[in-house]
Amino acid sequence: MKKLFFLLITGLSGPAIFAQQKPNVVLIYADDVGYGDLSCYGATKVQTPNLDKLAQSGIRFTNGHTTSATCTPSRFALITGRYPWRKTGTGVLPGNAAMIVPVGQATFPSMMQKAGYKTALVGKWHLGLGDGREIDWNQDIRPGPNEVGFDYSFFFPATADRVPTVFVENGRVQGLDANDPITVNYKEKVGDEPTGKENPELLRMQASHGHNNTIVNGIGRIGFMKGGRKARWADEELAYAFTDKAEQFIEQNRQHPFFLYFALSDVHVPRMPATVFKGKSGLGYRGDAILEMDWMVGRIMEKLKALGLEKNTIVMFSSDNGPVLDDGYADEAVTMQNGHQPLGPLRGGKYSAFEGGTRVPWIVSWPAGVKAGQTSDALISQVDLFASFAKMTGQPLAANDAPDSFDMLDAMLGKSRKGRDWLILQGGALSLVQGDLKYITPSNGAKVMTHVNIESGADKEPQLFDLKKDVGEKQNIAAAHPEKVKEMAATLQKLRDA
Ligand code: NG6
Ligand code: CA
Repeated sequence: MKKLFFLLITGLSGPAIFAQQKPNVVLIYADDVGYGDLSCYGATKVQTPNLDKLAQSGIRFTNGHTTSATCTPSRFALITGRYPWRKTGTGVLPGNAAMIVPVGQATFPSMMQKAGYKTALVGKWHLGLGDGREIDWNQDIRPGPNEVGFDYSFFFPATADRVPTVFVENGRVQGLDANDPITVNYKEKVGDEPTGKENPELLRMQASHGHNNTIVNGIGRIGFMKGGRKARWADEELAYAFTDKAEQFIEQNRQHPFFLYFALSDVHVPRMPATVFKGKSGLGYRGDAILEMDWMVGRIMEKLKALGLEKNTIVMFSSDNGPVLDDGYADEAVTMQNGHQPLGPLRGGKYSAFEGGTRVPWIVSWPAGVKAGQTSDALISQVDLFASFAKMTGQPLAANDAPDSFDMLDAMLGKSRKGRDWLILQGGALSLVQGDLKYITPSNGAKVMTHVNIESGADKEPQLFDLKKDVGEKQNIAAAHPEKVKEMAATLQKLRDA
């Protein structure tokens, strides 16, 4: 028996109580979008009207985190409810990696299925495919998202800068020509197509570092591929293709509770937005990709509205890690920055142990269940989505399910300002946040990652910051508080080994 949610709907001829379906859940998960990239988070050089509207209609979180400062580990945590650093092999994956989400274990989407939801992944996957044997891209590719909780999937395997640059729908490469089979290799060149290294004159966007393997759509990628020429997407169509599929899924399931994990490719490199957005932000393609992302959010909201679903759909927006300007392509993100501050007041950025690595925009809107116009500083993590939505849908969690995920439902829905007491963050080194304090474990790496020009947060000495007074982590107060440092180091060790 499906559980019914009883909602109070006002604004009719007097209040009336309706029995309604469980709320739909749409998680819009952007890529590499920083805390300061949205106008509702303080950006002034670029405008995100659809996201601003979404924030006004619900809650804007100021202390919401990914588990990690890169993509694969953050997504692993979101889907499994486990900290990625507990398991080896959860770093940024190549496009031909085996799937790291264990089959047969409960996941956030499989839990939603049990709760009676139709579930879909549309967009970027980046959690690997197959069982560890070499992937045959010309056959059914399994296991994949459909084997770990998604009824429907339409995605690209890794990142837009990694081969194979194809869409996979429910395990099948789309548009594949049997006479032109796909081969992928991350070690050596396959086929005779030009590479960025050998033929840089063929590129329409130069690499600034890396990205010099097979050229697809005039852009050098990571990894080599041959074949599948008709199946390859053009970068400029990604936003449209993903949004269309997301809309179709919503439309097809409008009579049924659904969970859509809409994982956008924006604003990850290569930034090559649809032609209509090019040059529109004045900040180069990175800014244009922000506009494109906001447009995608707007289209989803319009679709929900057109179907009469906007009141009873929880729409969440967040990002998988902090921002980076130069992530390997000379795309003018640096030269046309024009005063835009992707980090807002934070320090670090993508890959970093500083707050800029993991503190990201996080918006929750649910007109039927969440009071509009809120801002919350509750400490929440994306690893908590699993347990929180298990609570919302009344699904019990077995002892082994989502062990690192805490029920933060009341905080996520703005009913409480109480977030986590503590949280472990991964940006190279691990950090522990406890109350207002953040402790970063000592580590040996370079202080500045020169290719991307981002401070790593690495330091041979322990670092302690008071985030309440100093969210920009400018003052290391470790020397003045040796006892606290010792205590937090021990706590982190204990939580890590638990
Ligand atoms: C790096 C890539 C970067 C990006 C990142 C993963 C180079 C030089 N850099 O290795 O461009 O793809 O991996 O980003 O190849 S993430 O958001 O998916 O974690
Ligand atoms: Ca990312």
